[in-house]
Order: sequence, then structure tokens, then C-alpha cells
Amino acid sequence: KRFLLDESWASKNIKPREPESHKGTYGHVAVLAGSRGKTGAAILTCRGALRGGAGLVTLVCPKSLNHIYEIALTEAMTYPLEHETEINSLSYRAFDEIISFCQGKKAASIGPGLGLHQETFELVHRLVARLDIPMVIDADAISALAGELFHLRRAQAPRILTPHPGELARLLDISIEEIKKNRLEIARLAAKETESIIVLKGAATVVVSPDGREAVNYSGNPGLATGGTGDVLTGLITALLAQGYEPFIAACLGVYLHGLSGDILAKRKGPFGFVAEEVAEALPNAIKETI
Ligand code: NPW
Ligand code: AMP
Ligand code: MG
Repeated sequence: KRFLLDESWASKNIKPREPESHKGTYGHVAVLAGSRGKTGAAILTCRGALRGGAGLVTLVCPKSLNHIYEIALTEAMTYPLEHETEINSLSYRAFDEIISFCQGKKAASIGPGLGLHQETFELVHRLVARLDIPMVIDADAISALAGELFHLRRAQAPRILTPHPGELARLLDISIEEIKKNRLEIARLAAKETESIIVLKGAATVVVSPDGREAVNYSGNPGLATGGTGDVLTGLITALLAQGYEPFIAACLGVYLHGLSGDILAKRKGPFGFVAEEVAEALPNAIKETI
């Protein structure tokens, strides 16, 4: 039932591209991320999605931040929301606009850099329950769900949560020490409680599905312990969902390729000092070594 995410597993599960395919084949990703002071998280999520092979990527953003994203992002598009609020982040007031924008999108990322405003938390609650496409839920969107797990149980489509131990501790109201003592057991509990796939990050990331499938990752190294690498992983897994991978496989393959990208950088540049943007940039190399 439990298996290792290693080269042999990944090479069996990654799919080559059909010569006749086009960008429509590989899905349009919606990224719901970023706020004032944390625009980098949104940009890194988009880079992860692009480098992970999404056909198209659009960042949904508050109008006030649009100019920053237009300059930073070349390949990704932006969707500046009409509904303006003072929080310089996403708000429940934009719920209808976001739902209608997401029609026809294949998958969404939500959470990196969104911040901790109550208005944002309320948007997360509604989208998690009502958005009818697969979704990767990370960072501040995980914090928004602490004590509110029932929104996940109402979800209309698969949900993948990608907490680090601090975020999972917050979500389940237990201590980080408890998680460190028994990562697999706690991830299982979380998958059951949330009826979602859990990617518990850190050295030897574990991926657990509520249907009982479990995997432990063997790629990656402590050079990845630097700001923004988790945001890249969120975009990458979302891109794999958009390309049609089954959700548990998307989570596993994303985790493996992300770690491998870190391993390639550790070899090429040095054991640490590489940064999140480079982890995204090295993904095609990781794909090449795997396929
Ligand atoms: P401690 O005390 O440090 O040991 P937060 P965040 C714990 C965005 N970013 N094992 C940690 O413990 C993110 O997307 C924006 C054990 C602490 O208690 C988020 O939206 C960037 N414990 C937001 O910032 C680049 C661990 O968790 C707590 C652990 C905040 O995200 C950076 C910290 O968690 C960042 O991605 C581990 N492996 N890892 C940008 N350029 O815009 C963490 N902890 O308070 O949720 O803070 O993860 O930095
Ligand atoms: P985040 O904390 O959300 O930025 O995510 C950090 C990313 O780096 C996750 O993908 C972790 O699995 C990875 N990472 C952090 N520390 C290590 C480590 N010691 N070994 C391997 N991967 C790590
Ligand atoms: Mg993170």
C-alpha cells in the first residue's frame, strides 16, 4: 500500500507529450495567491505552474497589485479583480467574480502569500466548498481552515493540502513536536478528517490519500529549506492536475520532481544558497531526467 517516490516510480508515472497536442491540451491554471508584502509567493506559484507544464496560467489578483505582477510575469496572465478592498489581498466580496473567472479552468492553487485577513479567510472557506475544479490548498489558505474542516468535507472536487508541520499543527490544533514524532500517522489522521489528499512537507515528504494510498518521497535535500520553495511546489502540483494527472498521482509526481530539482541544483550550484525561483527554473531538467 505504501510506496517510495523514487526514479523508478516517477519514470513509470510521468506521461510524454503527444506531437499533435497544443496548449489547450495541458490545461489552464488559476492561481489565487499573493497580497501586499507577499507578491513573491504568488509569482513563485505561477512560475511553478509554468515550469510544471501548464498550458496557460492566470494569476487572479487585487487591482492594486496588478502592475507589479504585469512586470514580474511574462508568460502568465493576470486577472485584476473589479471588486476592490482595502486589504490588498483577495476578499469574499470577490467570490462571484472569482467563481465566474474559474469557469473552464482545469485546476486552481489557493493560499501562498494570501495573508491572514478575516475577509480572505471567508473567501477561502467558500471557494474550498464551492469551486468545482481540483484545487491545491497551501500556506495561509490552510491556516484559514483551522477549526473549519467541514468546508473541505463539502468540496465539489478533489482537494490537495500541502502543509509544512507548522501549518498542519495549526490546522489540527496539535503541537509541531507531536507531528515530528509520527508524521505518517498524523498525515493519515489529517487525510481522514479533511477527506483530502495530504502532502506533509519536510525531509521525506509524505503523501497520503483518504482512500488509503500512501507514499514517502526520496528526492530533495535541506538546500530546499528557503523561503518560497513551497510556493513553487503548489504551482507545480496544480499544473499536473491541469494536465489531467489523477490527484494523488499529481501530488506524488509534483513532490518527487520538486525534490529532484533541488537535488540537481545542489549538484550544479552547491548544497545550499540556491533559491526558490531556481527550483522552478530547474524543473524542466528534473522532467528530462525522469521521462
Ligand atoms: P519554527 O518556529 O520556525 O521552527 P508560517 P511561512 C513552523 C508566504 N511566503 N518543520 C515554524 O517553526 C507563504 O506562502 C511568502 C517544523 C513556524 O512555527 C505564506 O503565505 C514569500 N516546523 C506566508 O508567507 C516567501 C516548521 O511553521 C511556522 C517547518 C507565511 O509562510 C516565503 C511558520 O509557518 C513564504 O513562502 C518544518 N519543516 N516549517 C514571498 N516571497 O512572498 C515551518 N515550520 O507562520 O505559516 O510562515 O511558512 O513562512
Ligand atoms: P515551505 O515551508 O512551504 O516553503 O516548503 C518548503 C519546501 O522545502 C517543501 O517542499 C519541503 O519539503 C522542502 N524542504 C524543507 N526542508 C527540507 C529538508 N530538510 N529536506 C528536504 N526537503 C525540505
Ligand atoms: Mg509555504
